[in-house]
Amino acid sequence: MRLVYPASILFAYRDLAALKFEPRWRQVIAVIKTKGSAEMKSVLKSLALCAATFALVGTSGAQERVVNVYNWSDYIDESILADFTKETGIKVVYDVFDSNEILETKLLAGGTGYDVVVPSGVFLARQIQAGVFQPLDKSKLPNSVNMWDSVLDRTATYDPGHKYSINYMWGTTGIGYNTKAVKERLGEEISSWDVIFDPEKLAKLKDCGVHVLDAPAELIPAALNHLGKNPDSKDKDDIAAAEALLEKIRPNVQKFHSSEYINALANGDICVAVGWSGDVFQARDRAAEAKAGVEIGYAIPKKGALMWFDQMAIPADAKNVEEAHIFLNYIMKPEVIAKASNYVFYANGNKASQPLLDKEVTGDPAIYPDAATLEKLYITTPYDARTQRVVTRAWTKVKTGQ
Ligand code: SPD
Repeated sequence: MRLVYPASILFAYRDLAALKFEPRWRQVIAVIKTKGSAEMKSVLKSLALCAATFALVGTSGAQERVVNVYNWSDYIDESILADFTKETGIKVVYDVFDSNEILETKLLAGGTGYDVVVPSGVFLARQIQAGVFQPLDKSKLPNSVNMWDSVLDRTATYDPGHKYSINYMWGTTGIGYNTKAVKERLGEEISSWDVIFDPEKLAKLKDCGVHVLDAPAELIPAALNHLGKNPDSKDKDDIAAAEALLEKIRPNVQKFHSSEYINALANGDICVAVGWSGDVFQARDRAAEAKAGVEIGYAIPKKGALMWFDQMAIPADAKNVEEAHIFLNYIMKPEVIAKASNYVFYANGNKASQPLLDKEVTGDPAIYPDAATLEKLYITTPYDARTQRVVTRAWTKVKTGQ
């Protein structure tokens, strides 16, 4: 049990302790100890006991409740974190990443210091197998009733029975672009992967800047999809074919990076990015706010795009498990997750939040896909360890040429 003591008592103790160490008082204490009467010595003893008691109580009482969260960058309205602390008294220490591979390396090494992490479903699935997470205590997550059956059905592929995770957001991987710059160079808007995977087309955009996600588990499937192959293929010849295609585009890619493209698109520093749906919409908003004439579009290519799910989970070695559950339960409040979706332009898996979403969000088929858009989306499953090694080697070659 945690004891919480009023601040005035803690400050009194702090002052007492400070006095004790002042040289003048140290002398007084020494004199009482050697020459003082029995009564004076007894008063001193009581004071010392008092100070020791306050020290103990002070330490446990002042201990701050905290939850350490590791989430994707540009993925929350930070007022949600402040509101959480206001409502629960639990401080949020919030760090960000922009790659599943980075998160996975940390999780597999252990001792991350995080209490809540947010891998994508495909990565979560194999991390569950590796024993990286602890089962959720559902009795502490009453807001789970708000979750959405159709999203639960899909995410069960990665976490059967949702023993370890809850959905945070979901989205697609497509193409963000500067509408004017692309039209000037290609004479048309973007509607297919050709613009990325046809080296002649991509070469026409090189001068205005091209970024591609540093995400092999998404780019290899996209290349396979473009080649008319199964995007979820684990066949090494298929992966070699995707690698060969990706190597051809490298000379026209300014950067493989998974978060810089938001501002780069918004500022007009690049004109095309293979990126995540909500991030491109955030770029569109930032561009509109800047009023510099940059207009951003997002295309889900007509032959298909990846649909992914980001899941919140608690590492097996998390220190603040109680606080992590309180945080997850808070995120599942309809008004909280609606606020997050309205801010980051990603769909969420919380059915009860849907009426609270802005029309701009629910009405956009690139965020909440309609039946026709849904038809075009594919999902992927985890690579086994051997295939993962092939993919990692292929990706290094794509990026570095070696
Ligand atoms: N800025 C937030 C981006 C979240 C992207 N999630 C990645 C999903 C990858 N499959």
